[in-house]
Amino acid sequence: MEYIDLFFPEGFLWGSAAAAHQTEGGNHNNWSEWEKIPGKIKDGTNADVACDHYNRYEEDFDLAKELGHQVHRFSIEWSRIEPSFGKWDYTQIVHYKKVIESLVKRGIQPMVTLHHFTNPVWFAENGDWLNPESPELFGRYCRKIVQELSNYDVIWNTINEPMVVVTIGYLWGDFPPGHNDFGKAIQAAKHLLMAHGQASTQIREVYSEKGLDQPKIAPVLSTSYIMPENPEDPEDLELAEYIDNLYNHLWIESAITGRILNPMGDGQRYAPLENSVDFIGVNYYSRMVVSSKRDFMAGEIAPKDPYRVRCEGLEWEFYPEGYYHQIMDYWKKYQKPIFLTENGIGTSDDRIRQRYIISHLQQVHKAIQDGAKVDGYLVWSLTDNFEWAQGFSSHFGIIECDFDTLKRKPRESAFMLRKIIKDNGLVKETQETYLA
Ligand code: IFM
Repeated sequence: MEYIDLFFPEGFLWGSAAAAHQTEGGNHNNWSEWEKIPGKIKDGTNADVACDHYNRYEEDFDLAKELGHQVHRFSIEWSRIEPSFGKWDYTQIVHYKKVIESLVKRGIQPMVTLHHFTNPVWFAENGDWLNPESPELFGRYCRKIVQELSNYDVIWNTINEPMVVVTIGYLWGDFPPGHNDFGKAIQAAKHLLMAHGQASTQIREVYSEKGLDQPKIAPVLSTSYIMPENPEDPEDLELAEYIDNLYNHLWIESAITGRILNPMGDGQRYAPLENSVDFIGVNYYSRMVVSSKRDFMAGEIAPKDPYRVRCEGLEWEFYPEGYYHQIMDYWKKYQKPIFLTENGIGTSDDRIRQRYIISHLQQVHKAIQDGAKVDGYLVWSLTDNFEWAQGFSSHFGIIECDFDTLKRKPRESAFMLRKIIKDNGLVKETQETYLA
């Protein structure tokens, strides 16, 4: 195979992403409660300690800096900030200020996610995302955070992967609150959409009250290339189109148009959504094959291609072609800049991760060549961490974390990424070395 140098646009940002509950340890929220229920976490573990990132963030950011990262995405844990309704914990706010300062000091741009799957226990006990007041409750927390943190140069992510919260938590029942109900799933999707609107409105208001320049705001989507199992079967084609719209587009189209679209609503305007999306955060891992002969709503997915490598535990196929497709699809439909906020694979075989990252970046490069405006790429994740229902059995880190000793050790993929960042692209030699 003959490779050519593939350079990325000047100013393209590179780094990694992580989330509070998966790394920090010491959280008390709806997930820590869920983890206590036997059978919910595949390997029976919990995130009580996780990577102890709460106490070791300086060490982790030293590594990120050594590895050349320019941006780091992390989340603020709502349950720490507001452990009971209306009660703000200022020591935790100070903690996150220090986290941001620690990134800034190292020349790393903070990208802050306001919601990454977890909720305070009091919020969950009050109906979680089914509570009609949930968007405003989330908005109040966002206002508090932004009042405290707006003096820093932060890129804001409102909600991480709303459709994952909805699908796995309200339709398939494998994440809290564990419902299996399409009506509830749609209701939760609507409230998460409104919560995104509330968050961005609070951010805009606080910055303008303080006379600050408006920051960049984005929701973060989990996207999957939805394919029909039998492309010759009109029913499979129709189902693929339906799921693609429901999973990949309904939510973001509503956020961008400011209208709560069917089936979440009847297209009515929701003012807080106006001007709520400066760019789209896109997380891509794999494709999803659907068939009219299987019950997607009950979580039945078509069998995997036996020749494709899979992600540990999650079984997602190594499918880089879908990355190009999804980036182009979002770019063509919405014409908003895209930031690739997560991409990676859970594996203990780092050679697979190296091939995964390079093959996916080749697709990103192709999309940029074909006109998509893509501003950055973040690998998931900086370190191995608590992979939700998989526990610690899926290793996504470019840095290995030994969960007995909590020692960190960069994998070869971390050094490979450092070279990619330094070159601002995939030079011929990098591709030859890591795709060999
Ligand atoms: O670990 C998760 C992350 O929290 C959200 N996006 C997908 C990752 C891998 O499953």
